[in-house]
Amino acid sequence: MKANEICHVETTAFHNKLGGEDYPFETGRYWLFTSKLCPFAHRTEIMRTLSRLNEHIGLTIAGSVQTAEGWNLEERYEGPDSSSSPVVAAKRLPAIYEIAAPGYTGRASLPVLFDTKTNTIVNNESAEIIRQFDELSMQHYDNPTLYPKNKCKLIDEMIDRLGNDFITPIYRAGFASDQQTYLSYFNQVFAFLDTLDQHLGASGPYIVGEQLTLADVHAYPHLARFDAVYHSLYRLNQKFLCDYPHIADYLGRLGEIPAFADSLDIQATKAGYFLSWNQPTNGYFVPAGPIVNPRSGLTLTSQSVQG
Ligand SMILES: N[C@@H](CCC(=O)N[C@@H](CS)C(=O)NCC(=O)O)C(=O)O
Repeated sequence: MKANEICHVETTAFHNKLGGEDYPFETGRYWLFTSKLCPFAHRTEIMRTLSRLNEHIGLTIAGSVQTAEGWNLEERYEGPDSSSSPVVAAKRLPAIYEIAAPGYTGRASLPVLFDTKTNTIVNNESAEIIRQFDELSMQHYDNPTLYPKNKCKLIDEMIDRLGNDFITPIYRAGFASDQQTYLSYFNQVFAFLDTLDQHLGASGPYIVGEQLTLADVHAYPHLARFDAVYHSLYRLNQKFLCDYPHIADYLGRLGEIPAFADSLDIQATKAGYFLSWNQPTNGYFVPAGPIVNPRSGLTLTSQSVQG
């Protein structure tokens, strides 16, 4: 398999429930593996802090750069919230998968929620892990839920739209190998951003209205990477997010919440994307943006790149 043939929205194999019969909640027993590159893993870092489970569940943030050998746990990210892995024998993430499921042949993706007592992977799907963190947080701290019963349907709908109309097209555009495919996903991404901007203006301040919900935890990591990474690396360069007033306000609002802001490290994220072995580095087609004045070459849509 060539590096650029890897699908970057991984399907996942481990779907157990933390806090259920097989994996009862115990302080110090479970461990989360993430990286600063990965927006899916970023969701779990945000929820681990928001739900206050950081007092009970350890965290190892792998090195940001991916290599063919898999995520590097030995040369981990050295930020304040990242501890060395409790599975000392595993220098790379594939070794964790091999310990949990000998003979496992799928991709060794992040995030991973690991049980140090039984040496198994509880779950490796970000959407499920954050729901489980939310439930545990209600049970243990009486915290308000980010998935309220009367809003579940709406939250699920918004999460599906984010996945289908924004997140998947980001990768499809970034990894396209011909102009037409790239353009069709490029257009989907910016059509979605137009809709999201209008939606936040009409029904904000959060994605599902007045209250912060799991939909915001889904949205933030990919939005927060957009200008610094996807704009140039994936050629999603029609506009910057600062061209969308309501999205810009929304990101500013989330950026004031420590669980969101403190878990974002743009420099480490950029290093991950721009230095990893399996990111798009070539492409014999023409970027569709930015939109510039045809006489002066000045960008028309973003103040931030003019002058
Ligand atoms: N559906 C998964 C997707 C996770 C995913 O795609 N992780 C990527 C990094 S962003 C990964 O670790 N890929 C493994 C690899 O490329 O080797 C989730 O939401 O948790």
